Amino acid sequence: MDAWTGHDVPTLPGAAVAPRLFDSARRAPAPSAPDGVATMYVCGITPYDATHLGHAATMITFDLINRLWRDAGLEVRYVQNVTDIDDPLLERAERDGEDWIVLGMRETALFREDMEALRIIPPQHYVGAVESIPAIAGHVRELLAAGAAYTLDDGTGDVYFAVSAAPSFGYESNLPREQMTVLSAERGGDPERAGKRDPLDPLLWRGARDGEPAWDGGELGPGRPGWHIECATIALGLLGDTIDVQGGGNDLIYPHHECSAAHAEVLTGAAPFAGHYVHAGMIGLAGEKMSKSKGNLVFVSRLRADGVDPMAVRLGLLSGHYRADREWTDDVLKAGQERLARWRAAAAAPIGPSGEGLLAAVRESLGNDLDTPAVLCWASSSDPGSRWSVVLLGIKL
Ligand code: 5CA
Ligand code: ZN
Repeated sequence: MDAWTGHDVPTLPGAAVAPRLFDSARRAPAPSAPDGVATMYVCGITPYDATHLGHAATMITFDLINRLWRDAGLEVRYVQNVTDIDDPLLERAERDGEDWIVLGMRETALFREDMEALRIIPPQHYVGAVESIPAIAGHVRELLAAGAAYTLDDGTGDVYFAVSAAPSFGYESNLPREQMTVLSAERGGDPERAGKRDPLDPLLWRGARDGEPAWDGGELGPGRPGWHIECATIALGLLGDTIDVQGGGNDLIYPHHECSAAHAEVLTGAAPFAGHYVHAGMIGLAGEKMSKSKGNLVFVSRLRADGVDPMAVRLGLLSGHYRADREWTDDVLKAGQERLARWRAAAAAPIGPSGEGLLAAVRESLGNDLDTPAVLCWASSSDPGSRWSVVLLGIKL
């Protein structure tokens, strides 16, 4: 499917290096993207509701990585998915008496508008689960043929991945098994399901059910894809056997990124699937993670309709560190609006010699696991170098 429209990103003077990024697997920061090309796969939306500030914060985080890699002279290959078929989409469509395809298309269109307004550089490939079904089904058949997957014998046609087939399973999240079991139940898995070899085995292919959409799976029979194999397949098809960054919010550390990595590694034999597993913190409202299922959402489109400048939203979200779970409050927005106004007022001044020194300092901070709070402190209204810094931050004055 089509992504959104991009914009020119100016080249800045001087030299930069690729950022050090915290990797969930290593549990430490490490240099990213060692050679000329940098590859990134970011887990995008399940389009059953509008883009909220949590999605925006996560997309801004990976946009920053994209900008820093470009600033370091790397060619960036960036892929993002849309989970345009999954249980939550069908459930919401059913609740509202709406066609799931129409719902998904409408919310995806709104997401594109929001991304453009927030000045997120578009991915080269923006890919839906539905359009990837033939490739996904092919991978599921390969996993079955390799003995890394099995079909439940309860007549449903459901196919599961055997986590025992992935020798390093658990390396990405570093979680104890009990916690994996709890998270799996909370995040779309089914550890209690009878007939599985291991409670942690994730679904690869859901056999067709009455009233649910289904696609031809060849010898799998009709059905629809599981969630983790969707992302593994899209990334492998467009970026190769291994990637530099696998990204998303920290709600995806387990089971999603653990299982996608396990699928990819068993399919290709190359490990680790991602050089860095990078996770953005959860944006909350009044003490709770902002989520479509909880309904405690602040929508980007609502703020835009209310006349809020998307650059103030971007600055507000950048004022906290990307890895920190943090709250969105009226004060965060107000501070973003005030900072934007100060920067705009200062932008009229010419860039003097001090500008290059500031740019080097900003690069160093952002290169240190995206330390945006430090940068926002320095890029003060009075320093003309802030005009270069804002390019790196993706702010348009
Ligand atoms: N389609 C899947 C990923 S393959 C999905 O998680 N969709 S989502 O719509 O729930 O989330 C889209 C992206 O936003 C994911 O990277 C997710 O981790 C991130 N995200 C969701 N809620 C929040 C939040 N409250 N704060 C920060 N990021 C969030
Ligand atoms: Zn994903």
